[in-house]
Amino acid sequence: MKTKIAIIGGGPSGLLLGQLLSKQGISNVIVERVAGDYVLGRIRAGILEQGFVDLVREAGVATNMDAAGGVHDGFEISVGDRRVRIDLKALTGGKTVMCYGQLEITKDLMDARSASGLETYYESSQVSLHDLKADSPFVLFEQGGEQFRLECDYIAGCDGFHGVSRKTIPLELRTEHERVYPFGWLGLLSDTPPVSHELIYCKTERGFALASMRSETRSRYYLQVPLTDTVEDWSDEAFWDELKKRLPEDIALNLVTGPSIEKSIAPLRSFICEPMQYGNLFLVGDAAHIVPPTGAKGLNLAASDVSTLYKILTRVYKQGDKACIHQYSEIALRRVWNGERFSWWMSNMLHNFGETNAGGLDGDTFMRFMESELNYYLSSEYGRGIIAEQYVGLPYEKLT
Ligand code: RFL
Ligand code: PHB
Repeated sequence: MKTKIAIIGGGPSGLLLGQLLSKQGISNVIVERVAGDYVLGRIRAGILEQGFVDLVREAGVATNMDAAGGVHDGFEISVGDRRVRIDLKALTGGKTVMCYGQLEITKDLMDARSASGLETYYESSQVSLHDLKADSPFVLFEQGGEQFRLECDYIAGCDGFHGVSRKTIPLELRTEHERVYPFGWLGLLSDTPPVSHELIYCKTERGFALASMRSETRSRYYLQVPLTDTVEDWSDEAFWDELKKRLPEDIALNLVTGPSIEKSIAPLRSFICEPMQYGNLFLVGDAAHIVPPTGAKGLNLAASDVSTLYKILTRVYKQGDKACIHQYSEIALRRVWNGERFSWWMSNMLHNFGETNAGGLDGDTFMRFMESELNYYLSSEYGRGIIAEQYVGLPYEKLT
């Protein structure tokens, strides 16, 4: 088998890249470890930056998103009894974010891919990448008891944090930066109307909580929980009771509860692998970097990687300029570090770190610094503007 671009991983990064490349007539094949339905079982992101939305439109897959997605002009941060609105639109000169689930966007991309008859090898095992520094790298994998060899010009490693692509780069040639947080997020999805029409990020002594949504009839809530907790420790009733205690009092009165459709715990991690390329392999999205979800940046950083790689590969094939591939890692990493910093900063300010050692300080001192930091930024229009500018997403960088 031969294609121009082998894409490892059929999550949102791989599917979006594949769709964009196909629109330019650049052939690609996706090799995915699990079944399509399994990919669609992952309830994750909900907030899309304008850059992501524009990219989905460019890929020609925006019909459902434009019909069902909710445009959000702002969100709230609550600290104890105080509620502060971050007016994204006013503070950024008109920019907003789109509330549309990762599951939905993934399904739209999958449907578009199968409608175009593009090849995807689901349930592939033993995936391995070879000859990455040569002109003709190749991918070996097994599917349905058959062995495949996929020859290509370039490989896009879109296979998430646990994938094989990053690990194929020799250890001595990559640097990994990591911060593992001493807590996780317990998420609950329910067919209940959202408690508020905008997202509310809540900082409380009991820990962080987030009120989010997927539609006018579907809510998504999160609670900060200790890493030792399991989903089994949390009945729906216990979740709702705890959420009520962390939401602002007047908001909690409006909370409509109901049975959960999904409940899961995600550990929080900041992680960056540098560089994001090796020979003809490019790392994209969670394969190269992870952020804690507090800034809603994970999928959005994946989208900016996709955009950069798509522009590079389009130039390679349309203008015959192979030299531009060397720009990928540098351009991608500049935006990644900004998103990482924002997510780390928001996570530090909004969570309760308890007695855990944070940044070399004792728990109480760290907490007081972070309370002061949050208060400082929330108390001025200038400070709120700094939060807003990053939340809607910094601009995508152009190729040189
Ligand atoms: P994914 O989604 O992990 O997909 C990788 C795919 O690769 C496959 N794979 C392999 N395929 C072939 N061979 C192998 N050896 C393979 N190993 C793995 C996997 O099966 C999978 O299908 O990575 P991708 O595409 O880069 O997408 C990244 C996003 O999923 C992630 O950044 C976001 O979900 C993060 N995130 C959020 N991002 C936002 O921008 N806004 C948000 O509001 C937001 N909220 C969240 C989030 C992530 C969360 N969790 C659970 C970590 C909320 C949560 C709770
Ligand atoms: C979500 O709706 O899943 C969501 C929204 C905002 C975040 C994280 C997750 O910061």
